[in-house]
Amino acid sequence: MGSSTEIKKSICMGCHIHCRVEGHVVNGRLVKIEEDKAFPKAEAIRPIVRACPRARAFPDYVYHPNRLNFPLKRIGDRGDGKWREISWEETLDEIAAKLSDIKRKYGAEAIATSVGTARTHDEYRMRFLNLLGSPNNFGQGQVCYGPGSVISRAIYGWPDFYPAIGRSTKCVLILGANPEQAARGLWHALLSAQKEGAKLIVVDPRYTSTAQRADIWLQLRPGTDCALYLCMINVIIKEELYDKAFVNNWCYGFDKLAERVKDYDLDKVAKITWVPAQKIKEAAEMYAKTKPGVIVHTMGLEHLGANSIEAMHARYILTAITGNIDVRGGEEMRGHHPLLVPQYDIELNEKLSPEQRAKQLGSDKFRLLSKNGEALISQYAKSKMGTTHTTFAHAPTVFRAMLTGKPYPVRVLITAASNPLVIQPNTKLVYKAIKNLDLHVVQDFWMTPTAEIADYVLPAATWLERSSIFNYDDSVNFIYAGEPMIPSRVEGKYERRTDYDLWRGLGIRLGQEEFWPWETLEEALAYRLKPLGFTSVADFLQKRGGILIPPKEEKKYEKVGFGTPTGKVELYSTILEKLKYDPLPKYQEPVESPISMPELAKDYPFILITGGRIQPYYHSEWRQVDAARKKRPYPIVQINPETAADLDISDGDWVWIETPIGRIRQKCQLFDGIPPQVVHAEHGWWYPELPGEEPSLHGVWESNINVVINDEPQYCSSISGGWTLRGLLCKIYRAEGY
Ligand SMILES: Nc1nc2c(c(=O)[nH]1)N[C@H]1C(S)=C(S)[C@@H](COP(=O)(O)OP(=O)(O)OC[C@H]3O[C@@H](n4cnc5c(=O)[nH]c(N)nc54)[C@H](O)[C@@H]3O)O[C@H]1N2
Ligand SMILES: Nc1nc2c(c(=O)[nH]1)N[C@H]1C(S)=C(S)[C@@H](COP(=O)(O)OP(=O)(O)OC[C@H]3O[C@@H](n4cnc5c(=O)[nH]c(N)nc54)[C@H](O)[C@@H]3O)O[C@H]1N2
Ligand code: SF4
Ligand SMILES: [Mo]
Repeated sequence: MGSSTEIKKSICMGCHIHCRVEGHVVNGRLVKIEEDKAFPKAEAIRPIVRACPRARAFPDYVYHPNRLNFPLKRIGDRGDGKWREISWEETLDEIAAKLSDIKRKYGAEAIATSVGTARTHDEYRMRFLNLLGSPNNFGQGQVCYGPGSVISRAIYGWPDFYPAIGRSTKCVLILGANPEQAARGLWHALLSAQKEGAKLIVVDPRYTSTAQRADIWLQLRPGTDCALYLCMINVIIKEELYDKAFVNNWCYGFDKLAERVKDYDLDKVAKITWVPAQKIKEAAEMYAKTKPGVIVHTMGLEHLGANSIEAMHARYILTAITGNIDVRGGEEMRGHHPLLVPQYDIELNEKLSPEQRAKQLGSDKFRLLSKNGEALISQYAKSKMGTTHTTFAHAPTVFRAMLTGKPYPVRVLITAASNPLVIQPNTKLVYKAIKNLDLHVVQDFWMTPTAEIADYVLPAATWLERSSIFNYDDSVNFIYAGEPMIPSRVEGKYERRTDYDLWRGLGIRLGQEEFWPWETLEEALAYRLKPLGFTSVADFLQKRGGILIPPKEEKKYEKVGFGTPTGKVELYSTILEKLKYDPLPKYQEPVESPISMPELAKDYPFILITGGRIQPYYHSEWRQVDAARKKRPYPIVQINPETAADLDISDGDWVWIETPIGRIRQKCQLFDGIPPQVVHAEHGWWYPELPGEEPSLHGVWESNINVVINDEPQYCSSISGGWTLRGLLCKIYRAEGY
């Protein structure tokens, strides 16, 4: 028999870059993933998969023997590790009956769902919840691109800009990001821009592989970004390096901003941030003079809790006052494609009654990134973007409601595409909260620590086993589509289903039939493509090669203005003001630091930063895949050699990392690219090879840094609710006997 090779096109869900890829399927088996060679590489150097090791390892992932195959129902106590296989229909019937019961007893808000970083079609989850009447989907929104997205919508009336590093880009300012490890597609774009002469400035407490390529590297004290950017703004205003025409015509509140930043002079900010004054000045001048420029900000800012929105606000002001908005080689305002049915419309947000919306947990306190803020922002922004954004309940508040019944009981959790026991801070609390529930359902590819404490575990189809459409959550006007490379069901071997199937399956059992006319995900996606003239994803792939990029239009604001109350870029945000927050960014000392908590710092003298991305892993994923695990068998804590010598710790020693709420251990790597007062611990660690049943739960208590991270309200941004994952206090010491 001859062999047949098919080339299938899809969108890699390996990270947020979502590169276009091709799969080589030989005799029905996926053997190789490569970049999509048909992908246009014109002006904007679009992210491409070139040499991304994780993308290439997906065949090992998708065929891994640990994959879940059929739904499982718990037969022992929760956490006993005893399961039996059960059919999909029975599972959905049983879960739906329980949901009905809980809704009757406690109201729909008692049913919560947990989502991770966007990797599936969550608009259908939202559709299910909105129709059910629950405002309580929670997850990573407050710490993963939510803060940047919501503040940019508030002050520009436009979603955050796609980091379109292109051939005309002359300067790239990377704030707390490490694309060399975290976003290979973007990294290649950056290297190409550098080849064409672009300058690179990197702000990071660690001398990362990205920082090593920088013209200027600012090694700042963790948590002090806001002060640094306000100081850069001060330099730019003082030296009159700002774009006067843009500021005069298109910015609101410049004078008030100029007044505010006077507090942030070079010498003072050098002391706050540990960055020498001269370097701050050089960076400000280089960024303001070398145009067009692009800013890439990521988790270094978003994970700062109390300072996160403020830092991001200052970051967007930098873009605005230098006039880098919507110009070739600068930061593009893409907006949503007018003909693609937006995710937001699929969600049916209008079906959630005002009374139920008001119950969203955390929205009274953290008002910007919640239903409250969304209502206000969308009044203005929607007319420009054609769509608005999804909001999230506040995870730490939801877990407390599960545990205490306050402000009202939450009794059910459906965890789909997330792993809260590993990636959410305060693991002990998360564990107790989940154990206290009436029902916990998990849909995943694997038996994770979170799945081990479920009542039902459902096998999910990966992106390689399903169709997709992607438009970066409605924030860009280009559209990608992908086809399944391999089947999700093989008679007698496995029956994995898409997340769509879960939400629809529950929806039709709970009286939502009329809203689920599409039997499959493919049909649902075809509905979104129809106004563009395509009959299906396959039709789109055939006619467009899986990608539609409308021509670029620059300076769109000249025609349409900005979607804010004043129609301008609100440096001084009237939306923040309406929500009773400071309308301008202001720096606060991190909630836990040797300065804000000197007493605590006596026992816990080091500043802990966590979660710097490492290439082989995606958060808590890939630990069971040999190709990844061989590259990084253990979790690593980076310690400056001076500090290690003082503490008698050697390279390769297991080290306890302890805070007032617990301790875990990771292996020491001596690293002189980190300040002596700072240590960096990896996140996402569990050990699939350790027993699944309690108390081990695959070793979730051993090396998982979130066990030691506090998420009490004071650790959360009062504006967005984002919790602090970087810039806390800890102590470290050698772990004897390991
Ligand atoms: N300490 C610390 N904690 C952090 C961070 C940090 O830097 N430091 N980073 C935070 C950030 S930014 C993020 S985004 C979160 C990540 O949080 P999560 O996204 O919850 O983390 P993952 O480990 O990726 O877990 C996702 C789970 O969903 C499964 N999955 C993947 N795709 C699908 C799918 O299509 N369908 C279904 N049903 N399941 C799927 C995976 O197998 C995995 O078990 O972690 C956060 N936690
Ligand atoms: N391989 C891999 N790739 C990923 C992921 C993954 O888990 N693995 N996760 C994906 C997800 S969901 C996300 S959100 C992105 C994150 O992508 P990035 O944000 O680019 O990556 P990180 O390594 O989390 O953080 C960037 C840098 O922030 C620095 N940092 C720590 N504290 C501070 C601070 O106070 N200020 C500043 N300025 N910097 C600080 C860290 O030293 C780190 O080098 O990566 C995505 N890509
Ligand atoms: S950079 Fe790598 S993992 Fe991320 S989307 Fe592209 S190919 Fe996938
Ligand atoms: Mo993230």
